[in-house]
Order: sequence, then C-alpha cells, then structure tokens
Amino acid sequence: MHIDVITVQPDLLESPLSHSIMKRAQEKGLLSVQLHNLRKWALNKYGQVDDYQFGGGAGMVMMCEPLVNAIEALQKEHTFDEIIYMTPDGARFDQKAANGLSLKGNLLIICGHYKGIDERIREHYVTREISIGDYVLSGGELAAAVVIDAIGRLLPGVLGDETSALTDSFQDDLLAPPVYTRPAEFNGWPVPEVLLSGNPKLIDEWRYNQALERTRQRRPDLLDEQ
Ligand code: 6GU
Repeated sequence: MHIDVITVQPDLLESPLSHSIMKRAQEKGLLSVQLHNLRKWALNKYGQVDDYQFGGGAGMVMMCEPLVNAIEALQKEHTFDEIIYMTPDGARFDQKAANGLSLKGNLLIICGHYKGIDERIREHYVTREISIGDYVLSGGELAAAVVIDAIGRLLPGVLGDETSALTDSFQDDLLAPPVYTRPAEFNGWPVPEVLLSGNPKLIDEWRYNQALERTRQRRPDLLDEQ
C-alpha cells in the first residue's frame, strides 16, 4: 500500500511513522508513506498557502491553488483509490473504516490546518472525509498518523503474529479480554486458573465470555450495533 500525505507540518508526522510497527511495515516494503510539504506548491516566495476567509471572521483558510497543484502533481504519479481529507466534521473513524481502507492500494491524505481547506477542494477532489473523534486538534497531522497506524498494522505480514490483529478490541465489535503473563501468582493475586489449564477450547470460551462481559459493562453501545 502507498500513502501520500499533503501537510504544512511534515515533521509532526515523521516521528510516529518511523517507529515500531510503522517502521517495520515500511522496511518490509508492505507500506510506503510519502510526506509532501504543501509549501512546495505555494504561490509566492513567502510560502503562502492560506488566506483570509470570504465573509470575514477569524482564522485563515487553505487556498485552492496550492492544494490543486499538489493533488494534480501527485495524481501524475499514482491513481488514488481515495482522496481523504482529515477534518473534525468528517465521518468518525473506527475499526471498520480501518479494515476497509487497509484493502486499498493508493491513498492520498490531506491534512487541514487553520479553519480548514476551501470548500471547493472538498467538493471537487476529496472522496472521503475522516474525523478521529469529537474533539478539535490543531491540525489533521496527528489524526492522519492515527489513521495510518490503524491501517498499516492490518496489512498482511506487518504484524509478526498473523492472528493478533484479529483478536484486537473492536475487531468483532467486542473489547479484548484481559491478559496475563508470568508469574502465575503475584502478590497473592493468582492468574485465572483456566488460562493455566492447557485446554484451548476452555480458554477460547473463557476469553469470549470475558470479552462479552467487558463489552457489556464498558461499551454496551457496541453490542447494540450488531
Ligand atoms: Cl481529522 N482534524 C482535526 N483538526 N481535529 C480533529 C480531527 C481531525 N479528528 C478529530 N479532531
């Protein structure tokens, strides 16, 4: 999978993409992420990419022309399955959206800043708008990092243990069950006996019931969705 990102702050994305699982995905050639500084397509020597909003009001708007030039330059390199705009008024990102996007080939992600991007870009270029939750971030970069991480770890071969993405919280609209490691007793607190039983059927059953109970208690909304 290939992902291009258009941003005015590429440094905000660099670090999260160059560690741990994201680093491994890229080293294995399963994921490539290219960051593009929008200022490269700025209209003047000041690097201007934003302007005052028509109608007045506080806050700048990212201009059409640099964005269109950036998008069209990248479209010469790749045919994008989706052009995604990161914005708090987009569709709320969840595991289903991550699963779906992980099946795509090429993505272009546009990170908004200031008051956002000129509406005409949303109408004529953007195919999908994503928010990562009901709160406002200073820019789309951290949200893009979240989305790229959630997608990247689902790509086949990225996680060492192929089954481990399948048992994540949310993967079946259930939260993950509790986990334990050695020692079997710590401070007088024992690990649930069944996990030491060596009986895979009993263990699976216990985990499923724990997941169900945990979901009932903490996120009953997930059970209603089914
Ligand atoms: Cl995608 N962008 C910004 N600026 N804030 C957000 C967001 C995105 N998702 C939640 N809050």
